Amino acid sequence: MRFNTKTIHAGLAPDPSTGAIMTPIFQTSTYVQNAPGDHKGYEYGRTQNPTRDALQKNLAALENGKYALCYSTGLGAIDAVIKTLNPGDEVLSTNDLYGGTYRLFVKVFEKYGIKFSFINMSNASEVEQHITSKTKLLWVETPTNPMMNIIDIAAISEIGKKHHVLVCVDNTFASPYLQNPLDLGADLVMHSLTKYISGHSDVVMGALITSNEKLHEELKFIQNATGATPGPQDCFLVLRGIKTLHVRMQRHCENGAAVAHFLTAHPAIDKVYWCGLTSHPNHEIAKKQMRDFGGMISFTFKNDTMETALAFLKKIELFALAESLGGVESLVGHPASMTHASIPREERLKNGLTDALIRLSVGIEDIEDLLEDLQQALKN
Ligand code: P1T
Repeated sequence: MRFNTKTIHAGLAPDPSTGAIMTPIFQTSTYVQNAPGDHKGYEYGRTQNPTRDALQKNLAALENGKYALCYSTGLGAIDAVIKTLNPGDEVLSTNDLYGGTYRLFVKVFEKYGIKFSFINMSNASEVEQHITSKTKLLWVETPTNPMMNIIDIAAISEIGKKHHVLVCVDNTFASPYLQNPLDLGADLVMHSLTKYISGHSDVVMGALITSNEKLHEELKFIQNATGATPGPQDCFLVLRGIKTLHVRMQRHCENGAAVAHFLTAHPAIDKVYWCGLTSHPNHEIAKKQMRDFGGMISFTFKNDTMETALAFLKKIELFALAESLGGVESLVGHPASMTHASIPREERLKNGLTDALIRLSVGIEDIEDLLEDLQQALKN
């Protein structure tokens, strides 16, 4: 099956008891057993659920992996990955990443004796020199949030293999429509399903996908033992959203390109961060590992002050001021005060995340309406 067909069919079959074409929402906390241990493969709602199973099969297929596990949030999925580590282990992570991931690493897991270092992974050859005998995980986010840096997944995976260090890629910004990290050598893929995959801003959920059976079994144990599992209704919503992932992503990419080129040409704009621009420092890597460039864009103003950013945010109308991304509707965010407020200012500035940086999640509305809105908000 090819990708577009997989979004609609992979892992799914009509319900055997009724013929229902849509996967039923199995809203049940437990399952009746004939005798102790004599059951149909389902014992308790935290452990197994048929709606969740269908979604997990579908996600595994989309990422060309053997196994997938779903979590109640994207952070729940990341939390499960770090719980495979032990005190004394070290993690090397991208220096630009979602603020909530940074907060989970530094504010929660460091106190359990796991050490995190945040480095510039855009130059893959530099990563190797930071690996020690204690390094157990390379945490990659690409494109990064919110600076849109691109990390060479194949190069990092090769380094991981050479040093027997696990490589996990947060593929949230790209979605499996644009890139498949497992095909490039990564061990594990993480998604915030909240974003492009569900696509309608109506659910919060996460997933992990791998082809490594031992890793899958360990993660599955943690999924059940720690309990951050999603409800069946949310699994249904994600499954429904996935059926249009390919058509939505195509439009996100088209609109993203138009907005990025519009901003690049606008006299009030200083820098535009979008990996599809030939001027983007990692454009060649993006071209190599992604099938298109997506709809996430950040930019700064020539007059790079908080006042300029606030004036712009006050005037913009169609782009809604909100956290999150990847839904059909366009969103605008101010990372310094919203999604990345948990990262110390000096750390943010080191990575170019200025106080006035604006992040756009370009939706799938008519592009003329989006450009007109940006035009009026950038006047004066
Ligand atoms: O929100 P949640 O489903 O728990 O996913 C966390 C997460 C993980 N990884 C990346 C790259 C993310 O962007 C996120 C969530 N991000 C936002 C809410 C945001 O507005 O950037």
